[in-house]
Amino acid sequence: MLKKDWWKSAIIYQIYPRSFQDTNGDGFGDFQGIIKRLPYLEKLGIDCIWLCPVYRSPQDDNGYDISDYCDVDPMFGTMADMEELIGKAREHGIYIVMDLVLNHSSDEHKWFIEAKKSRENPYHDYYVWRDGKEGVLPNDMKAAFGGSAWEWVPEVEQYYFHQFSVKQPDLNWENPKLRQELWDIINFWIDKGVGGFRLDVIDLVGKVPDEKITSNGPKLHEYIKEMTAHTFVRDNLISVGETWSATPEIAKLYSNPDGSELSMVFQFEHICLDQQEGKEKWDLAPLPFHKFKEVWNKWQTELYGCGWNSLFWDNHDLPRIVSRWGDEGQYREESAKMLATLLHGMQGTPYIYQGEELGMTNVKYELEEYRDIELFGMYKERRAQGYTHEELMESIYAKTRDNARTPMQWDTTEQAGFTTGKPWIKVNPNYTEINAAEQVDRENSIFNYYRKLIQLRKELPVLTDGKFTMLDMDHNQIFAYLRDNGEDKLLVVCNFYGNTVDYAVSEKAEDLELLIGNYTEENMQTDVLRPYEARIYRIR
Ligand code: TEU
Ligand code: CA
Repeated sequence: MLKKDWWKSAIIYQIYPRSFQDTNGDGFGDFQGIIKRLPYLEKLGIDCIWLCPVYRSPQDDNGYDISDYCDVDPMFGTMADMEELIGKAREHGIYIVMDLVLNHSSDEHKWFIEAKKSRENPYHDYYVWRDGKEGVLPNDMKAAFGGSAWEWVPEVEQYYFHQFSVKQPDLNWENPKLRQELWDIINFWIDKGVGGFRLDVIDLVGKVPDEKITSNGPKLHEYIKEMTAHTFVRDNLISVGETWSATPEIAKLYSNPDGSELSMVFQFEHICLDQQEGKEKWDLAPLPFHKFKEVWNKWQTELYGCGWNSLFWDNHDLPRIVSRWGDEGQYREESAKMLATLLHGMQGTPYIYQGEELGMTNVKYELEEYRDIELFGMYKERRAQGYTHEELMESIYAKTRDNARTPMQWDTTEQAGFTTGKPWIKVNPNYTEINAAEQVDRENSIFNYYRKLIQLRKELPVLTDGKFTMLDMDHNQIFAYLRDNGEDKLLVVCNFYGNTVDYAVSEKAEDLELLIGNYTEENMQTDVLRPYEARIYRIR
C-alpha cells in the first residue's frame, strides 16, 4: 500500500511519448524508448512519470481521442512493452501515472460505433445527443478546435455533442452504466501497478449542454466522489485533475484533505495572464508582473492547510517557459534556472515537462511544418475573420502547443538522437547546442540545477510543508517569499528580469546560509541581484 499523501513530496516528470525517444526508426517515440531513458530520469531524481495517452487511438488529437481504453496503441509498442515499462520504472523508483481522457472518447470507439446505429442501441445513451433537423443546430455552442460543438448523424437523426474535435464525442456521465465502465477502466490500470492518474478536462464531465454549462456542472463533485470511492482510494493513488476553470474555492473541494475527491488539480490562472482579457491565448499581451505575483500569492495562501497545489510552468499544451517568461537568448541558462527556483521553492507538487530540465525553447517553423489540430482549426477560423498570415504566425510562434511537442533533444547526432528515421514533427534546429548529452555531466548545467532542486526538496521538509509568505509584493522586478514550518525557515529571492537590481536581501535576516543559486558565488554581492539571479537561503 502506498503511504498516505506520498505525492505531496513527489516530483513528477511529464512525458509526451511520441516525442520522447524512438527505438525502431519509425519517427515516433515508443515504450522501449522510455525504458531506455529510465536511468536518465532516475538521475534527475523524479518519483513519477505522467505519461500522456498511450491507449489505442486514431491520433486525431495525438491520443486524446481514445478508441480502446484497455489497450495500447501499436505505434508505442505492445501491452507487454507497457507492462515492462511499468515494472522497470519501479526498479528505478518511479511510478507511472496514466493520463485518462474520460470526458470524451474517439468516434472510433466501439461504444460510439454502436451508439450511432440507432436510438435504441444500448450504447446510444453513452453519448450526449439532441434531436433536431439537419442544419438546425440545438444551440450555438462552439468546439475548442473550431466549428460547432454539434455534429449531425443521419442514421439517428440527432446531433451529438463534442467539446473538442468531431472525432471526440463527449461521454454522457449521467448514465450510471457508462460511469461503471469508466471505473472498470481505471481499476484495470490500477491492477497493472500504476501509481495514479492525470484526469483530462475533468471539470467538464458534469456538462449540461441545454443550459450551455460546460465546466463545473451541478453534479461534477458528486461524480468525482463516486469515481474516487470506486478506484483511487484502493491504494492511496495520486489523482490530478486538469481543471482550467478552477478557482481556489473550487480547488479546495477537489483537493480536500479528507481524500474524497482528488489529490490535486492543475489550475491555469497564471498561465492565462499573458493574453488579452476576455480573449483567447492567441491574442497576445505582455505578462503583468504584479498580477502574476498576486495570483501565485492567492493560490499559495488560500490552499494552505486545506488543499494542495500542483506547480508547473509547462505541459504538452503550453509554450516553453524559458521562451515565454525567461530569455531564450543570452540568459537562457540563468533564466531557466531562475524560473525553476521560483516554482520549486513553493508549496505543492512540482511537475517538470520533458526538456524543461534542459531549457528547451519554442520553435519558429513554416506553417506546413506544424502538426497540431488546434493550430490549424484556429488558423482557418481566423483567416476567414480577416487576420493576416503574418499576425497569425506571431501568435503561433508564441503559443502553439507544438512548441512543447518537438522531439526531445538527447545529443548532437542527427535528429538529436530522438530517431534514426524521419521524426513525426521537425526537431528544433538548436539541438546542437541544447541537448542532454551536453548537460548531464556539466556540473552547472540546467539539468544539474533541477537535480539539486529536487534533492533539496527531498532533504528539507519545509519545502513541502512550510507556510508561504510573499515579500515585497509591490516590487516590480523581484519575486521573493519565505517558507516556514516552525522548525526551518527559507528565503527565496528571484530577479524576474534581465537587468541587475539592488535588493536588500541582508535586511531580511541576520544569519543567511545560501543553499542554492544560479550564479557562482564568485563576485556575489548579497544585496545585488544580477540578470535573472535566483537564490534560496536558509534563515538560521
Ligand atoms: O486540454 C484541455 C483544453 O482545454 C485544451 O484545449 C487547452 O485549452 C488547449 O490545449 C490550450 O491550448 C486537454 C489536453 O491536455 C489536450 O492536449 C487535449 O487536446 C484536450 O484536453 C482534449 O482532450
Ligand atoms: Ca517508434
